[in-house]
Amino acid sequence: MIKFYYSGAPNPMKVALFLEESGLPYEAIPVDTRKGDQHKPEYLAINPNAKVPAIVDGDVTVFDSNAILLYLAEKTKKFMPENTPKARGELLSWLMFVASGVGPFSGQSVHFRNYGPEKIDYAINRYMYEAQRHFGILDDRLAKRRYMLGNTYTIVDMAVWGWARLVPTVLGEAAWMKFQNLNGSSMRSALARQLSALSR
Ligand SMILES: N[C@@H](CCC(=O)N[C@@H](CS)C(=O)NCC(=O)O)C(=O)O
Repeated sequence: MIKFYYSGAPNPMKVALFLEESGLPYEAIPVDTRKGDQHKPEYLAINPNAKVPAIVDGDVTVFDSNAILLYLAEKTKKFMPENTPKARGELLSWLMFVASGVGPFSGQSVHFRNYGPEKIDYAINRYMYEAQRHFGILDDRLAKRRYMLGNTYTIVDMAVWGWARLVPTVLGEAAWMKFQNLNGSSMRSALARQLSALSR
């Protein structure tokens, strides 16, 4: 059975959504990152980067949320777009955009706004500006499509949902008004709505 190392933070929640949507059997193993469990040698052997999520599937270990989504989607042949070079190009582009743009900039925006020991205007403004710009790109794309890659719900939507559900935390309560396509699309899955409600 797949071992899923998680916390309730955005990146692990993307993988939780996949596991629940796909019905794959898994064992959920909490990692208390507030206590520093991610730095213990036994967890570093699974993810040397000391972050959640990670999975262990038999003799296969995968860390980094979007890598895990891709691994699980390829394994189960679920939540993938059609098998054409064009669709694969889009899949990889948007998965990497969420992994390297939306996630890190949103995370830093939350950090500097809420957890930094001092309020540094330059850092707060830079990360908020970039996070907002990234969410705007997702919203524009969803203005013309039901899901990120067209008519089919895929792992890209799960990756987007992990962060989109936190738009009010990243950018303030009023921000959803600006990103109505994103809100509508990322909450289209019933499980996504349930998980969002649970983690509020
Ligand atoms: N690129 C990684 C980032 C993982 C990450 O930043 N995880 C956060 C939770 S969302 C974490 O483990 N934080 C604890 C820490 O930084 O010590 C991914 O997508 O999985």
